[in-house]
Amino acid sequence: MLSKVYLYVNQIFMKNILGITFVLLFASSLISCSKQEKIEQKRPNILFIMSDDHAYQAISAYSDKLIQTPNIDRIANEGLLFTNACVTNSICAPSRATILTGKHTHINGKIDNKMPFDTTQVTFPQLFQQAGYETAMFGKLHFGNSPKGVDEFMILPGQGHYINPDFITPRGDTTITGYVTNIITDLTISWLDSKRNKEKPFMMMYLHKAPHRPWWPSPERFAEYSKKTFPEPETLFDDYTNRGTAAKTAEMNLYTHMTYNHDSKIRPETIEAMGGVEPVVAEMKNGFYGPYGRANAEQKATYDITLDSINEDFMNTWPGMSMEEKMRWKYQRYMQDYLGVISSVDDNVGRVLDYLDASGLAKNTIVIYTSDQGFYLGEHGWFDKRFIYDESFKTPLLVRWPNEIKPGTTNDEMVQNLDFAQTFLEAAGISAPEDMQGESLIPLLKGDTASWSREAVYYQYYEYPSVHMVKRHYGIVTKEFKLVHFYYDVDEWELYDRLKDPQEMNNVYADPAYADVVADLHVKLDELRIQYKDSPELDQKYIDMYEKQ
Ligand code: SGN
Ligand code: CA
Repeated sequence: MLSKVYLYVNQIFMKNILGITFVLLFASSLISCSKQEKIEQKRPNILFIMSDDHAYQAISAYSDKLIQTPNIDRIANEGLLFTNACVTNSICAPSRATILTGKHTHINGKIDNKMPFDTTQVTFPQLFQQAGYETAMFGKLHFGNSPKGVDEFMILPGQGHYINPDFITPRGDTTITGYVTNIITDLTISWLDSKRNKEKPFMMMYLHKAPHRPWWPSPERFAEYSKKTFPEPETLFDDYTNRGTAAKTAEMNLYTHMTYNHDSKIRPETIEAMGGVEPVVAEMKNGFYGPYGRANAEQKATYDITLDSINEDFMNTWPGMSMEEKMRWKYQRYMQDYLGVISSVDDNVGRVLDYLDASGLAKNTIVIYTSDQGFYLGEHGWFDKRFIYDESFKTPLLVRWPNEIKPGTTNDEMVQNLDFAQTFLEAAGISAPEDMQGESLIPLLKGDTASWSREAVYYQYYEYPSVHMVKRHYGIVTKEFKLVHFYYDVDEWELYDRLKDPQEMNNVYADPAYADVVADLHVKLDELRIQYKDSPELDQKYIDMYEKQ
């Protein structure tokens, strides 16, 4: 009996001990879990949204002359709008290499769209991954190599396609039926919602193909925007007087270089039936049927209604048009498609912002919206980019970070895509490698403009001779002036007074009134080249490499 009592007491005791231990263990795990959560909560998520060739002129937070982009604007309304953000090299893959490495082109070596990216270099997603972030990339990278430092990716090969795009994934290649901007967004939301490890903070790169040439809107936007008329830029009929050889010889004029098939969506059969049209532009092989040919019969039918009406109108009105009217027609067709493409980007950015709100992620997520560079929307009669001139040199940059950025702030400091990596790393509390060349924008985001001392930025463009024939050049840009050296097959300097001549119509390099400015900027440009470790030897090295490609 006694032994039974003993056993009973012993059992109760053991149960209690176990129970207490369990309760203690559970409580301590709760405490450490909430501690862990707090630590994780302090580390913000990063949602980096970048589109391809999105001109700031086509974001209503910057200018509402052309289009309303209420969703993209939300990021600035609830955060900060940088009005003087720019790139180090206004072309796609080099801009992306600078963003990923935090280094100028001449250091990371990705001088053009063709040369391979040296994947042994450290890129900022790798640092996020090592620091315990969950990382992903969806959309256009434009490197051809698999991205490093991302736990999940689905990227477009090269430039990618608007209709039924192909994707490179860690599981092999795949094709998804539909419109590229919607699809990249679906992939993004689905990863955020159900595929990522929710115990970790995330760093996600949501990279649109849009609005890259050839501008194919969704069928709905194509129909809607083809009926709109847009205001022309003041410099649409620029004849490039008072500029150098580079502006005069670039091949990106709407009238002379924009193609009918590839760009304006005139079917080759239409032109044939008309017996050819002037001006004769070098049409791209498969310019129209390349993109259109990807659509299935059902999709083609939705495009055909609008295509028929554009082609019919062209046949009827073209023969009677003057040169100026032809230029104007091309500009309108260009804007209808470019802006139609952007309206889908805006809708889809709205979908992602709504998802962040609905999921509760918004409050601890830094949202960045930018483009790989700016773009000409008919200014100087141009499309495309590449030049250090403002429309392609500047890039949109909008940042939202709840509780850190005061809503509705604007900032006009000269910040660059070079600064992104260090900014994101600092926000996440990850130390940046010493050899990154940018500066963290965190002080500016937090409203501490006093500690920002940068007065000038450095720029260099290399891809020449190539499509659009924009000559090699490098330069220094301050808020007041821009000094540029075009080299290789010319040796010309240009100076623009950014305050007096914001449209950059007058090269005042040789104007005696600017002699002091020129002398001062030459010294500063030399200093910048030394600071960023660029040199005439490197210029030559990259010419040699380019010529050997
Ligand atoms: C393509 C475009 C060009 C554009 C380059 C580079 N033609 O060649 O107009 O300048 O890409 O663009 S198209 O066949 O796509 O219409 S970048 O954004 O990738 O640098
Ligand atoms: Ca681009």
